[in-house]
Amino acid sequence: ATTFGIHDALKQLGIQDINPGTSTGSNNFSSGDILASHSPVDGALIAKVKTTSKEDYDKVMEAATSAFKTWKNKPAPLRGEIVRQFGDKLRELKEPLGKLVSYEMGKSYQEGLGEVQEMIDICDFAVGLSRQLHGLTMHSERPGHRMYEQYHPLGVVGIISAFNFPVAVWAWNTALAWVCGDVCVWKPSEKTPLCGIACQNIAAAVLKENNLPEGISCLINGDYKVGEYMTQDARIPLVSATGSIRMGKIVAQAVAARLGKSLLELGGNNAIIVTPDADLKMTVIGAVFGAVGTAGQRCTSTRRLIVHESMYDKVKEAVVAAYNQLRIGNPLDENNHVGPVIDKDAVKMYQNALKKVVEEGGKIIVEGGVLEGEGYESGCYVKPAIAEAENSFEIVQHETFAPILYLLKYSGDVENALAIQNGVVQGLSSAIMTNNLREAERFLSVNGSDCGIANVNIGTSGAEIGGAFGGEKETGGGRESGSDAWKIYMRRQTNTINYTTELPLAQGIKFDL
Ligand code: UN1
Repeated sequence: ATTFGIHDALKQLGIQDINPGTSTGSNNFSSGDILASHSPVDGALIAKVKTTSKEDYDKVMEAATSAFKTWKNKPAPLRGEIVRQFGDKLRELKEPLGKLVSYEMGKSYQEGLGEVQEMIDICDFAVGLSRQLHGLTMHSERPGHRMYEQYHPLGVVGIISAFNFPVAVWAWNTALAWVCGDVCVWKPSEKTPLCGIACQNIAAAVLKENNLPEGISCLINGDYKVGEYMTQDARIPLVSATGSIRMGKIVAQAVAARLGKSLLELGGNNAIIVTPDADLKMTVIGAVFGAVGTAGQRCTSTRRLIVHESMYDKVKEAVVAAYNQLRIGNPLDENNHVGPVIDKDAVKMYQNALKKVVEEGGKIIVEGGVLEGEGYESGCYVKPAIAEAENSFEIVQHETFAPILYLLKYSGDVENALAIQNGVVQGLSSAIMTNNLREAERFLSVNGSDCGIANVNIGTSGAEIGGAFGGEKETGGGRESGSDAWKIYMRRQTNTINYTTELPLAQGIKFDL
């Protein structure tokens, strides 16, 4: 692991490479099986990590519940100060952490840096928020009474995150949860355990410098079984899970069975509608970055391009021409646009999807395929592909986490495009390319996009942290990150205070003794 300064980056992040059982994060009790992390970039073993056994998990929960008692009693702005320091550490370590994200996950170095920037941004947001955890005051219907609401810390928040954003999604949750007075237990994806350890090391250092218990930030490692410890644990009032719809359904049912709360951010099947009034150049940039960025492994990746028939040939030609310019290769080399997918299973899913779309009657217009030869030894590099398809195809209805773009045609009104766009089970991100005000407003109206994110003249991916992030339908309904997403991390209490010597009842009820 000597390429592109990876070794130095790991060192700066406190990770020893090629060292069995290196899993740390100071509050590490891991004694379970060994998990090896291989880079999809060159196939090399980066390091080995110990997973969390049930006994380890119970120790982690003890540390977390005990830390909660301290943390919840710190004033919120003081908690914000800790998050500020955490954000500052991330600024210092942006390059090595971005590099590790790129090397362990496979996204481009630029996108790795962008992901760390999202962490920094959410820290800044959370610091401000720490003085704005506002509740409302209400006018009581009774004389001499006062009513208000306040938000209290919730407890231990369980975070299950996916490989594709191995650090940012944790930070969205954790930065908010921390200022809200919660402590966090995080299970990163078993495909990117070192990103988890790096973040844990950074958090642990900040906590230590401030003489705070490390249980405020806890890391557990392993596969779905480790996640199940949390979903079934009544000591965890909120489980925030990012991943596939399949996983989300399992998590939601387990958490609901004990009447816990879950925050779900699941799959997308995101489309860009290209109307007759679209700017062609913007459309191409938005669509191509959306479809091939992160090798099509964002939950916001553009999967479907719904193009008006009058624009269809032009758009098709321009997008195909852009695909021909794409350079695929080592994502740490900034000359490349597209890196590898996460592993060989992902390659198989990609191949199956391409096979399936042809079987269902689709036509491939940009050939896919797995790259071989020098630089592609990991076997995880695939060619971004485009297929002309129909929305009703089973494979088009399904989210394939790979760089495959489906080209769909519509005719007539924007309503017809909307019917196609909304005609899937997922509801995460959506976009329209148009300079026509009426079309844009129809897209955003009650009869428009049914997604949690609806953009005009922007692609489907690359949301800013200031807005609430998440989607409807089988995307799970959760909202993370900005706006008032913080509220789910707190418990709301309504308080009514009587400062008279009478006890009048609400609703005018008479009860004389
Ligand atoms: C994800 O893919 O899980 O909007 C998150 C985006 C990024 C976050 C994606 N800011 O593409």
